[in-house]
Amino acid sequence: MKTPPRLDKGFLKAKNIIESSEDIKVYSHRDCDGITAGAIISTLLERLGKEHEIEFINLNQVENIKIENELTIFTDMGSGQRIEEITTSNSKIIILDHHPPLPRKNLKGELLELNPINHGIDGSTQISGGGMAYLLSKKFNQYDTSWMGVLSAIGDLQNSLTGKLTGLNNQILKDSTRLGQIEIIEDLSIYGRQTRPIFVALSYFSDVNLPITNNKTESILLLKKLGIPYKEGERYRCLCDLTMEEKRKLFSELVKMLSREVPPKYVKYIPQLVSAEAYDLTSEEKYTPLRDLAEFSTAINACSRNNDIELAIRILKGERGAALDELESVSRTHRRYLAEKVELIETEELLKQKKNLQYFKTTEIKDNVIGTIAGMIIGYGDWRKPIIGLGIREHGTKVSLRCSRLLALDGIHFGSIIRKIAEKVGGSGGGHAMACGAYIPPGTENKFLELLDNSLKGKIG
Ligand SMILES: [Mn+2]
Repeated sequence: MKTPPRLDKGFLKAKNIIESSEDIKVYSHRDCDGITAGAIISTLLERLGKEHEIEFINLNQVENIKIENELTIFTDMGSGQRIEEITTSNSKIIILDHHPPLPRKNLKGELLELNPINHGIDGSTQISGGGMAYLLSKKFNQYDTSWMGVLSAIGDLQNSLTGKLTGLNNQILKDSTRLGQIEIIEDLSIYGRQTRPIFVALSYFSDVNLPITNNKTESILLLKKLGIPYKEGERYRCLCDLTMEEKRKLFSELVKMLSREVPPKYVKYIPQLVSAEAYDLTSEEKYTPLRDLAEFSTAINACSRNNDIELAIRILKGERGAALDELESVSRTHRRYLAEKVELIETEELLKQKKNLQYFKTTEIKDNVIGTIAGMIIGYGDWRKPIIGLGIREHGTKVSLRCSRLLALDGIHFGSIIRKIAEKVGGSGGGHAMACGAYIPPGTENKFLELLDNSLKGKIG
């Protein structure tokens, strides 16, 4: 896919604005996509020798910004916020975003808003915030940040449903394979290719409850049955160690197991559920958390959730050595936090069932990991229903939804469903087919769950 001509012109215009500005401030979102977008832009500005400052913020902070610099750039945010509230007669703003744009009125100053959605391109599967930042860098003939454009898309779960990168994401991927930065591998759709022993990685399979789900012993038995050694000497083998033949065996066995387990209407989606493209960074060592881009995005998320975005930027800009040790420690903290919270939900039996959905309410889990946790416990509940995590706060409730990819492959788009239901209770929301979220006013949680439950009648199962 090529950049649509009108959008391409927009990037050229952005280039001209940047070239004629000396004092630049960048705001970017605090998630993997936003952090990576920030790294791309700041790499660009550094190389241009432009004075700049970068700040990572939450979406709800945008409308409180005081514009003080000659040029302000927003990456991975801005489109869904009321920017007009912060513009002044001499403000100059560039927005590089891929979230649904708000209509603009009463704008002061200059605003150049570049958003794929305004060009008929889906912003949840075809290009990320970092992808937009990379397309701008391309206008300056900088191609070597393309791997970050790919990382952004993966961090934003743009490939999560189909297991592939499509549209403009694919164009960015091609730029980086051409440079030899990324190698594409046809693989099983199992997370942890480089760092998890294969039997551990298998036990996290949770789109459908299988005997191996949350069961390492069963996973080992499965590998033994297939004649796939899980150890090589003293070392546990990872997915990346498996031969093509071994992967094929495992693929067929998983397809067989799943076909026995799922209702007939889902059977046709099973091959898609089990296979996916994986992306290896060729410059990184095997068995490290930065080699596989899915694991890399987890590492960036770990930094963000531990409020150490600076570390994420150092890693993205190529620092290794001590930075890697710090990353390891941050990642360990992150994993421990997630494990504790999953255990909390289990021991306190927080997961409740409704007819068409399951949910947990909590005041004890950080907002920015509720979605991750919801995804982790799909395998503990009923995979046929989506899981909704509600983070109850005084000022409002953060809602995160995750579901088995089978539901989304079958055509349910929870991102649009959750947006409509959230609006009905006075909130807002959106996102991907299988991973999305919302903010709703305090006290509307039960109403929200009831409306959502009703809206799913006859659609799942
Ligand atoms: Mn994004």
